[in-house]
Amino acid sequence: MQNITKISKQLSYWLRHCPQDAGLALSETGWANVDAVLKALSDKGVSCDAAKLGNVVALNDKQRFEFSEDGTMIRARQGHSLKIDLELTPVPPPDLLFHGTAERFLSSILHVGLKPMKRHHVHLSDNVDTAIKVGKRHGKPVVLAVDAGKMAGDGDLFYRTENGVWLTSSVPTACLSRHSGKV
Ligand code: HQG
Repeated sequence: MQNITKISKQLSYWLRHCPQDAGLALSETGWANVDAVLKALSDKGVSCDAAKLGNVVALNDKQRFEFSEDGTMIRARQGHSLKIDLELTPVPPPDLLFHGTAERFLSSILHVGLKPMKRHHVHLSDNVDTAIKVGKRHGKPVVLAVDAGKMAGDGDLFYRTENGVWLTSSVPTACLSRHSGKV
């Protein structure tokens, strides 16, 4: 399992941020050739065959990766800092979404709103639990409620990835409020 997690982290780095580290070329829509990825892993001394890569994709806790229909390509489903067209279609969001962050970011966020920072989009969830987990990665977690209904009414676009992450470009302060963090 540890090896699978290690491979997953390596893939996140290559497929979201730095394909050149592995000599990989990504298509405009973020796909890398599976054989090239297997070779890159092998070059790094990581033992991984096609079956194990299948497990990395299938068992990933957040379903971060996907194969193309014919299985010859692999990509990350979201979270890129690279300019990638994920071919997402805007969908109407639920009225309320959540964002988990750390207390130390709060004053800046309440001042200028939520920004995508190094990623393409601001990441939101439809439940408080996920937001708490995401916030904990950065420090003492704080949950923000996002008035997605109002944003959508104002013309802001929302996308939902296959693994249930909600994405939008930014969130204005007028649509943010601190949530108790209770489910
Ligand atoms: C904060 C993980 C100051 C923002 C997770 C966050 C998620 C601001 C941090 C996914 C700000 C960026 C994304 C502002 C936003 N001033 N701080 N104006 N606007 N921030 O990691 O949302 O494991 O890029 O609150 O589970 O934490 O990678 O974003 O704390 O789904 O698959 O800037 O990453 O998924 O941090 O996490 P991140 P995130 P994976």
